[in-house]
Amino acid sequence: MLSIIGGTYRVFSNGETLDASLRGRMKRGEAKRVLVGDEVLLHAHENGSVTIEEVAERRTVLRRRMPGKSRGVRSIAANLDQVIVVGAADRPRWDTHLIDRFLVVAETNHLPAVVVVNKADLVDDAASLGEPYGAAGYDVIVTSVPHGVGVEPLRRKLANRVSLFTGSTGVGKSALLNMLQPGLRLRTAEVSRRSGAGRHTTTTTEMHSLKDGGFVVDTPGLRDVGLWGVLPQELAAAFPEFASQIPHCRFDNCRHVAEPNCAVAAAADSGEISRARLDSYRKLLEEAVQAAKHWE
Ligand SMILES: Nc1nc2c(ncn2[C@@H]2O[C@H](COP(=O)(O)OP(=O)(O)OP(=O)(O)O)[C@@H](O)[C@H]2O)c(=O)[nH]1
Ligand SMILES: [Mg+2]
Ligand SMILES: [Zn+2]
Repeated sequence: MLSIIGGTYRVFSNGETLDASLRGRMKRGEAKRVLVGDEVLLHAHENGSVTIEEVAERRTVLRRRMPGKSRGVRSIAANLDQVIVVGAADRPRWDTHLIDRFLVVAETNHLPAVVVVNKADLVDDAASLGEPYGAAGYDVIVTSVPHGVGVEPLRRKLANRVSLFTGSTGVGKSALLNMLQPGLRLRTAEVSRRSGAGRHTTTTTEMHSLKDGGFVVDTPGLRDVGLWGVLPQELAAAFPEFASQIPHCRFDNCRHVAEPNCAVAAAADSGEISRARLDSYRKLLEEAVQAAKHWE
């Protein structure tokens, strides 16, 4: 399933893109909702129309909280192999905490994540922005679309996999995909031309096939990444660099906030793990605790 726009289901079949509709029984909601990335069973009718008969079992599902106050959890895409979290070195300004939020969403969905530092041409030292993530164990790729930087590492990372691009609006997700495969001709727009909140250049979640094999999913930039659904006690596990420290905390139930002899805090003090990442964790923990209160 490549995209779902209105009632049109665009699918990829035998190297071709074609439009299908849902079979009646699926429309009535007896079967599960179809997601981008789903593998579906198609039926070609004599009149040339194609219907979706069935959705195959999913290997993975990326879910996240609905923006705003609503409590719904939304499924974004199925069968992903990895999430590419894109941030801009500038315009919009690099926001570590926001990157951490995207990474937590990937981690809690059990999907590997890659950090891309785009717009490297706009700052002196883009690589330093990615350092805490490299130290945490993530693959980091520094890119610049106008200078063609990072094309090969990104291409290698995407080949033969299903990857979803996420990150704030205007960081260059669509521009990066166009750089890799100009034939995609995805719409991009200058950040300065965007006015007010809620302006996104990419407005739907769409999957595209790559010439080298694999698929990429371009998504609308997110302004609000809620963590609703992440339990406070699950959060530390979403920060992979904490794992080797946690067994050394004095208390088994240490939350790494203000407990005495916390090994995670000590590692941040000594510079072994990033202070900004620990601060992010603490901010997100507070949020997860508040959200959990509302469910009770
Ligand atoms: N200087 C510079 N500009 C870039 C780079 N990558 C993208 N841009 C520009 O940044 C602007 C936003 O790029 P888009 O690709 O539309 O951003 P997006 O992340 O897809 O945004 P949404 O679709 O709204 O989520 C465009 O004007 C791009 O030309 C880069 O590496 N360097
Ligand atoms: Mg876009
Ligand atoms: Zn601790």
